[in-house]
Amino acid sequence: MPFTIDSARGIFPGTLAADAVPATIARFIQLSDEDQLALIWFAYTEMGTTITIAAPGAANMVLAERTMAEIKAMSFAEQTKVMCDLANRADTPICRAYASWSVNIKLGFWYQLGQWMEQGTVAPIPESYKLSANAAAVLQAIRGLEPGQQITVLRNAVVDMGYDTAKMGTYTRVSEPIAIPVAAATRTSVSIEGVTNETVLSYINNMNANDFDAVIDLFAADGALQPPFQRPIVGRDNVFRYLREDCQNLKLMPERGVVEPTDDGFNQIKVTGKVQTPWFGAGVGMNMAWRFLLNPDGKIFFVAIDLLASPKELLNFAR
Ligand code: ECH
Ligand code: GLY
Ligand code: GLY
Repeated sequence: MPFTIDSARGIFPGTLAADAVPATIARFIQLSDEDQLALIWFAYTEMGTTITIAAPGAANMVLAERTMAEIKAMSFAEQTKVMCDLANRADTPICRAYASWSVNIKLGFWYQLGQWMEQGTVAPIPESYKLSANAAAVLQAIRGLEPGQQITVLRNAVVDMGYDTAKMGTYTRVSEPIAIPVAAATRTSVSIEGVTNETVLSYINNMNANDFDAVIDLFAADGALQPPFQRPIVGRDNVFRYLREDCQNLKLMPERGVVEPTDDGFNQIKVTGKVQTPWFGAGVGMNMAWRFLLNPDGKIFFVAIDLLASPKELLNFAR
């Protein structure tokens, strides 16, 4: 039975992903714009007491500088309107600019606004702001998640804001400069209990080195990569663009895995371990799985990256 991308998505069906994340987002987007902003403000400031967020790189923020300066110069009422527009996905010039930015630029933009809100130069969320009962319940649900899931909820909430790119026609995507791959002498190399497959080891080591040319060479021409809670990104060109735009400076720390050959010469390989994002470094270790399907040439036909439901899932290799 030759695999399709669709059937490949179902390998290792026993893998339990953190469905609490999309479930929380689904509740979050039902809230009013003001509740959404206030809820994130409360969640973000509470998290800030236990985990430290890194300032975005300067090169990154240059790309959003004009928009941020524009907002800084506005009255509080205008600033509040802009932030509500973003949450509402309104059709405004700022919401269109925002939609064209990469994930890290969007996060950096809000990081800066958050600092200005704290300093009082951008309209703060009033301390007395009273969340609706629904919003309070969503905030409570976020409090109950593990840190890796909390930061994923925040990230996904921010990614969803701004105008809908599907309605924008052609536009220029704006992303941070491409990282230079780590020099050969300072590269790290992982070992994975139960997995010696060269393609998998090379995938991890080259991701950790920001060597996306080498990573993409591991993919089949029609190969696909499925990020957490997303549809697969299909084809080498699309995967390559995604890697360069959104996957810099991650730290992949696989721990263990299993290899299961299929009858027609493919190899299914599941690996679990931790991943760190440059935003939180060692402060947050996300519990992840990689579900690889390698074709008979050893090329990646499909890989899904899952955020796991719990640390217990790191040991789940049941079929
Ligand atoms: C304030 C109030 C008003 C509204 C807003 C505010 C600001 C909020 C801010 C939030 C910042 C949040 C941040 C979240 C960062 C999360 C990062 C995550 C990264 C996960 C990456 C993973 C990568 C996995 C992958 C692997 C692969 O092998 C292939 C590629 C890939 C408060 C002002 C909004 C400032 C900074 C969760 C899991 C391992 C799939 C990428
Ligand atoms: N400080 C995290 C980043 O710019 O990616
Ligand atoms: N911060 C990288 C990503 O989640 O795509």
